[in-house]
Amino acid sequence: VKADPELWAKLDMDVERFSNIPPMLTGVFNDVFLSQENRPQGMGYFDNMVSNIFTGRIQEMYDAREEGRPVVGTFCVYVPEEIIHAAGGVCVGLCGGSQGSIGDAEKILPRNICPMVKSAFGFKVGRICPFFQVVDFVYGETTCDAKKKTWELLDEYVPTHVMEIPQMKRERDKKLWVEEVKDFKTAIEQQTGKDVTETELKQAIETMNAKRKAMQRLNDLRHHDPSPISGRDMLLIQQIAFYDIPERFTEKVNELCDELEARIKTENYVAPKGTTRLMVSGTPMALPNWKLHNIIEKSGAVIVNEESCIGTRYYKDTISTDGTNMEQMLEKLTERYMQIDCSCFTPNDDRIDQVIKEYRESGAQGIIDYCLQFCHTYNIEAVKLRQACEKEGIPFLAIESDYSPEDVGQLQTRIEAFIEQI
Ligand code: BJ8
Repeated sequence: VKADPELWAKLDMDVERFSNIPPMLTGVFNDVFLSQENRPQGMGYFDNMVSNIFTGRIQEMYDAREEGRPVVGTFCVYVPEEIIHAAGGVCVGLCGGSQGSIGDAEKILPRNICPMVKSAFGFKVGRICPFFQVVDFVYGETTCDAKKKTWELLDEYVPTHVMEIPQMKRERDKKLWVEEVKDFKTAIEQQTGKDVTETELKQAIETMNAKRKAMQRLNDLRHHDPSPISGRDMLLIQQIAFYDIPERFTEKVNELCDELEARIKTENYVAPKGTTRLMVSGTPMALPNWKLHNIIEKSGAVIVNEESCIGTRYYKDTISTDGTNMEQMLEKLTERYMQIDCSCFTPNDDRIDQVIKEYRESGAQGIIDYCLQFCHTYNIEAVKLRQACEKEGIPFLAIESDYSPEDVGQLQTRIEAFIEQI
């Protein structure tokens, strides 16, 4: 992982402190990813994206900002990135997946809240994330309590807008949602000083549809038994989806898909036939949170699906381009976003059905439900998920964890026992 202290200084970062991060990340990356055998060649591009995460990619975003293109940070897949792209802007996911910034956050925030929220907030407070430093503003949402209350505090450090996401999906909620999408568009337009045109939005929708379709294609290919790609590599690609240029990313994912098709033909797999296939569901895993995948795959199983926002929730739905005028397009766009089944909604039974559907499609032999510590909505929803799995005879393990290394040994024991029992 490369360093560029000059660029970081321009972004008003705590350069001295941040300089420790690239070598640390390199060590973890080598252990989790480069230690794997027989990785697809196409992973080279994604490895490179990690190597340039704090340099080349930041420079591209910095240049975009200098050109007057909006650079917007988000924390949730409910914020419609199509609109940012339509305005020529850059959308970057800012969720935090690192233990390193939790201490900064805990100086201000209560300790007993979700590590993802703490990690993201800590990155900004400590000025130790170049992505946070390069954005013009951030756009939060009212999904869970931890996030929506943190935005009030975050606004003291970086301009923070908030999109109201309803908690139900009735007709009246849809009306509110469309209005919120329009406000979001206005905020982006105010930043650029010009209106987004219908042609620009249509083009952006097509660009993002192509990206989501490439991800669907990739996920379908990994469902092959035996799997041609590891769960760790899939996780990495899905994380990079939140900070790469969409067109370039789509091209590289499709190239990788071509390679995986060829690998399947020549029976060149990452895990031998008979390897236990597991699916992960639940809360997202923001970069560089590789903890669970690393434990599962080092315990001898292969992960074949993620029902997660770093996973299928991000790309399972595309937007119909039937609409011709702005009003229709924004409505279709909202309808697509309403199909994401986050546990912040009630009722949310569609998600339970979706998990079972993905379990069947992926050829998994068990589900590990992952819940970040103190995430009440996913934690409580795991009860229903467990009931559904029991009814269907699906092996199910619920795990609650944070980013600290303390519970690794204990998790390993539980996961090994789970794999054994399958
Ligand atoms: S659509 S999953 S990205 S809200 S894990 S911060 S919910 S306490 S991340 Fe999410 Fe949007 Fe839903 Fe997806 Fe809160 Fe839970 Fe933490 Fe969470």
